This record gives sequence, structure tokens and C-alpha cells, in this order.
Amino acid sequence: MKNKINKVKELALKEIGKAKDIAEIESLKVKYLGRKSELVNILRTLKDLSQDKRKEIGEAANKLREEIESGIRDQELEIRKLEFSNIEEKERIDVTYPGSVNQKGHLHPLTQVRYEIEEIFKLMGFLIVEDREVEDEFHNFDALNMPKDHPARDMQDTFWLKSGCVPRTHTSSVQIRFMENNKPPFRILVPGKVYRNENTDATHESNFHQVEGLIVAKSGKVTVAGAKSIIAEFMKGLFGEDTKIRLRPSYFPFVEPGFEFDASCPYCKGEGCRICKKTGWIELGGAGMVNQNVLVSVGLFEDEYEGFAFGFGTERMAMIKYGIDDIRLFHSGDLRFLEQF
Ligand code: FA5
Repeated sequence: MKNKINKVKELALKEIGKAKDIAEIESLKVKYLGRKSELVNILRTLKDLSQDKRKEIGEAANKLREEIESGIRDQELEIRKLEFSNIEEKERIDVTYPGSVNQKGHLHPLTQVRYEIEEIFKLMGFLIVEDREVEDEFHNFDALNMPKDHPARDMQDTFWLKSGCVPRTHTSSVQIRFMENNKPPFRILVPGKVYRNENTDATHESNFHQVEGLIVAKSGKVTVAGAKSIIAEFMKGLFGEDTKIRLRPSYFPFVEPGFEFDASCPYCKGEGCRICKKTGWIELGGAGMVNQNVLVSVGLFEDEYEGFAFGFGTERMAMIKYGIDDIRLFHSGDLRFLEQF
């Protein structure tokens, strides 16, 4: 019997010492201490032994139980320690590791320029106004003195919708929207998107932005000279003192007389290059005294009021301001371009 106890002890401690995880330990507990274990078998036979033998074997069996139990405890502890050190290694936090910085975005250069333009005009008493991008023919054309079949409609290549509406070809439509609901005097500045059915090149996009200005007051209170000085002030604010401005007579059906505003080309300094098409100037927009037909179309009496209107391309202004040589970069989504602003 003693031999048997020694054998069990040897085998049990060997197996317990090799156990690699808690599940293995649990099954060894059952194998060596459970109801069907050799140890329990031995204890069951004690009653058939003589008193002396019973004492001797009983003590040896109890010692065996203690040794198995403590072997299991020790091995379990080892296994747990190993598990923790694995977790520690895997989940170790290196507090000296440099933090990861989230990449911050910023406003698109066109939005930055738009806000800058708005700020300059706000300082000169202009109200910032926005309106719809899809217009009916009346607001985009008719009310601006461009009735159907008028050749001036061809000046702006138009995307026509099946409904007869148009993605607005200019922000001048908002002149009409605003005057329908507001009595003069006022000064407004209208930033927004416009759409033209045009091929793109270095200075033309089919979807671009304009800012429209409109000043209306009682007759005699609005003059070309006054409006020109407002625009000159604006250009100085946006481009700096050394930018040259020029005003050329031009035709737009909604103004009389009409002009075009140019700024000196920042690339060739007026020498003539690819960007300015060898003219030394970049066209920024149109302007003029509001045609009386426009004021009448919104219900004002002829000659009671006068107005000055202007409309400039935002991309063109941003190009001059930042020295950008291709308008298509704005919509390219190219981060190498955008991150420069
Ligand atoms: C107009 O759109 C007139 N509504 C401007 C105006 C307003 C005149 C009030 C008089 C009174 P025009 O088609 O020239 O005019 O466009 C004005 C400006 O928008 C141009 O000078 C240019 O800077 C910009 N622009 C025009 N077409 C494009 C285009 N395809 N891509 C980028 N910018 C453009």
C-alpha cells in the first residue's frame, strides 16, 4: 500500500508540475483528489486494515493529499503569474511614448477669401445676403433686363433644367430676390455658387463662385465715382496697396452705363503671360449703374431710385491673392495644394 501511495505521489506531482493552464489543473484536481481518484480508493480501504496499519496508511494518505493540494496550489500560482506577465507585456503602457496628434483640417482657401471679402464689405456698411442656387428664368434673366430671345442671354452659357429653371448663372439673381422684399436704401453683398455650361481651363470653371454687390438709394445719392471708390477700397483691402485696378466700359444688360473691373496680373506684373492671356490684366468682374428697367421689374418707380451693382469672381480673386496659376486646383481635392493655406 505504501508503494502505491508513493507511486501516486510521484505521478501526481510530475503531472501537476507540467500543467500549463488552469483547465489542466482543474482536471488534475479531479483526477487525483476527486471521488474516483486513487487517493479516495486508498482511504476507502482503510476500514479493512488493522489498527496499526490503518494509522500508518491513513497518515501517509493524508500527507499525500496535502502534498497534492499544495502542489496544485503552487502550480496554479505559477500559471496565474505567467498569465499576468503575458497580459502585462501585451497591454503595457509606455507613458513616455509621444502622443498621436489628430490632423486638424481648416477652411478651404475659397472660404477663407470669401470671409475676408465679407469682412471688408461689412466694415463699409454692407449686409451679407444669401439666396437659392436654382433659379427661375424671371430672376436669373427676365427681371435683369434679359428677356427671352435677347442675345445677351448667350453671354452666359447656361445649364437648363427640364423644369425650365436654371442653376443660377450669376449671383445677380439675388439683386431681384432682395429688392422684391426690401425697400431701399440698402447695401448688400451676396456671396455664392454659380454654374455655367463652359469648358474648363486655367481661368474658367463650370462651377465657380461670385460675390455680388448692390447699392440702391434715392436718385442722386448713388454715383459711379462713389461706387468706384468703394471697390478700390475693397481691392486694396484684399490684395494690398500695390495692386493696380482698371475700369473699362463694357456691356451688361442690367446696368447702364456698364464697366468691367480688372486687377493687374500678379505673375507677370503687367508684362503679359499665359495666365492673363498676354494682356497684363486679370478680369475680376462687371459693374455699373443699375438699369432702370431692373428697378421697375421689382415694382419701383422709374427714376425714383438709383443703384450701383457689381459682380466679381471669387476664384479669380483668390488666385490673385495667393498666386495660384490654375483655377482647377480649387476643386481638385489635392491636399498638397490645400495644405498650403
Ligand atoms: C456677370 O456674371 C455679371 N452678373 C456681373 C455683374 C454684376 C455685372 C453686376 C454688372 C453688374 P461675368 O459673366 O463677366 O458677369 O462674370 C463676372 C466674373 O465672374 C468674371 O469677371 C470672372 O471673374 C468670373 N467668371 C465668369 N465666368 C467664369 C468661369 N467660367 N470661371 C471662373 N470665373 C468666372
